[in-house]
Amino acid sequence: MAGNNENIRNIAIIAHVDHGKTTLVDKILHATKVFKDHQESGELIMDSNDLERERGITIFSKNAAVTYKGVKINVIDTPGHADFGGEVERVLRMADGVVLLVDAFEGPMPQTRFVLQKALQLNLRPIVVINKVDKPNCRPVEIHNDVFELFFSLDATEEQLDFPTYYGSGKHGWFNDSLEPSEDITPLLDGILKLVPPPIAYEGTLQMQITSLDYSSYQGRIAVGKVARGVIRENQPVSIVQADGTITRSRVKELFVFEGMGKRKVQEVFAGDLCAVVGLDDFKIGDTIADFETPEGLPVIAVDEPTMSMTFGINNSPFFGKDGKFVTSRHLRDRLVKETEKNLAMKVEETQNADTFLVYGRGILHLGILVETMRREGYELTIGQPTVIEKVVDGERMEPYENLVIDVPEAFASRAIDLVTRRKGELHVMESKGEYQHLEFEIPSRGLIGLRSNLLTQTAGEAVMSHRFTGYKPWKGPIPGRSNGVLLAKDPGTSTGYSIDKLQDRGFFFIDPGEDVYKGMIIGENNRPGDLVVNITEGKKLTNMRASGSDAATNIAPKRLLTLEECMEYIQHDECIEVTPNFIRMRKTILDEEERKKAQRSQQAAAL
Ligand SMILES: Nc1nc2c(ncn2[C@@H]2O[C@H](COP(=O)(O)OP(=O)(O)OP(=O)(O)O)[C@@H](O)[C@H]2O)c(=O)[nH]1
Ligand SMILES: [Mg+2]
Repeated sequence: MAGNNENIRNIAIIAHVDHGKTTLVDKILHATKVFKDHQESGELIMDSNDLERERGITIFSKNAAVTYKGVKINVIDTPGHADFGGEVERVLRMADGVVLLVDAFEGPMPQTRFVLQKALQLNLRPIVVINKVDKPNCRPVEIHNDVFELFFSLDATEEQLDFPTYYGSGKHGWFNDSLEPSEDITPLLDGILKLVPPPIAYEGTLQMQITSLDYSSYQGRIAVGKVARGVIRENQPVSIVQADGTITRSRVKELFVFEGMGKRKVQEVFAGDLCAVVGLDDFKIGDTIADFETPEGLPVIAVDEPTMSMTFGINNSPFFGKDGKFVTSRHLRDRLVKETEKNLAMKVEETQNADTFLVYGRGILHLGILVETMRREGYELTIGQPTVIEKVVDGERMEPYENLVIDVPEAFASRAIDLVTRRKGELHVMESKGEYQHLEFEIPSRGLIGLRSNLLTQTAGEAVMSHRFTGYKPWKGPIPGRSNGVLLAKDPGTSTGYSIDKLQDRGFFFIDPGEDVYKGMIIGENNRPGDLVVNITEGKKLTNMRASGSDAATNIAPKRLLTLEECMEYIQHDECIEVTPNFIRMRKTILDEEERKKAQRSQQAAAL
């Protein structure tokens, strides 16, 4: 038996990165008066995490709920960056329809394809929204055709191909079913009510699959998902069915439904609605909360395999323990294990070294966000060079490949192509898009590491690139690493303007005068191949410091500040990054020059 829960709609907002999902969710919250007028602020309210605000991207999917014309609309905002695709895939389980946003200038991009494919596979009703029609040179009609092509190439059914389309601008606050600007976003809201099917509410014993986790310091871990069948009640004893069929018993303590940007405590939640459950003892994402007596699990959630790995170790630099709160391998290990509980696309393995763990993820950003989060929590870490995960299939060496899209002004196109080709990328599509060239490549994931910063330098910062994992294919041969060597500090101490000034023609620096350094720390880039150990702490007597410091310092180029992810892309196999709450330093893994050379020699000998 099943009925429909007519008073509910569950939609997920999906798109490529930056196409305007969070802006749209904010507009929906505003249109339905979730905020008092004075609460208006310029920032996106849904990007509530510190890192999200800082970077202007969504990292975690989030739930909100509004009431429109008497119907409750559960809205799920999803991240657009390819590294977080696993997250999108999971939370789509809560939705019955999706709003697929496509930028009216950029058109469908790699992640548009991925998220649409997942939505179609789950048979969710799509509503297409061509967003940002306020942009100059945008091409909404053409883009609409491109979206149709995309549906077609994904083997959409007749019904899915007949998708409804809205046009508008989240920024300017309107969406209409034609290109004619409307007053506000009500045409889209009406469309959601009409076009997205109400959730099917199956009758019978309880089934609710946990699709995401929330955490509160008062309530502990909170299980979030859609009640698929039956009713869930406060204080109800339940069974938890795990992916492998194991069943444990637990009890619901408190229940919440989503309301506005927050949650409201309720006594019971019926099939069709989304819900947050507090008080369950032990659970993982993908588990089903089921009837106590006759538990039945829902199909297991499979999430794409990790493609990249990186070592996480305790900080073993001379500055160990100076900056962080959590510095032991025990701390590190507990934190990493905790992460895998909610971050399904991430895996952790022990290594031969008790102080080092191997962490597997979906890409530089996925791993980088974890490092960045841990740093803010007070951890000290040493992280190694990210490496892609290879496989051997039928005796053949295979590696991950990605679809790479670069949009770049005409004048820079050949440079971009040259750069990508040197990294074993193959050009598949080249077409003009306004004044831009649209380039599509197939490239080993390896070749992408460090590409972005090079590409931006080569194209005066004009190139826009994005990529998406496509699959494993045969290994494509060696790809050149960083071509220049680094400048290394010779002695521990404090860098001086005097030394930096003297060495300026050798390369550029990652540090300013007055920074603490240690032997073997990477303080700059050499102009040429090969590493150079330099004296960076040389200075005139302290009494002269001010005078010499000030006149030398005025001529010193400011340091090049690399973000964590840039450092991750910069370092080579014999280097690592020291991450502490306030500092990110690059260094040689072996700090001592003699020992480093010895290790190098024995490695070369072993390779022969
Ligand atoms: N011109 C224009 N810009 C827009 C519009 N909607 C959003 N933007 C801008 O596009 C950028 C990205 O918007 P977001 O809403 O954060 O995009 P998102 O899809 O949530 O991005 P991720 O969560 O990182 O994938 C912001 O700078 C917005 O101000 C629009 O309709 N027109
Ligand atoms: Mg967003």
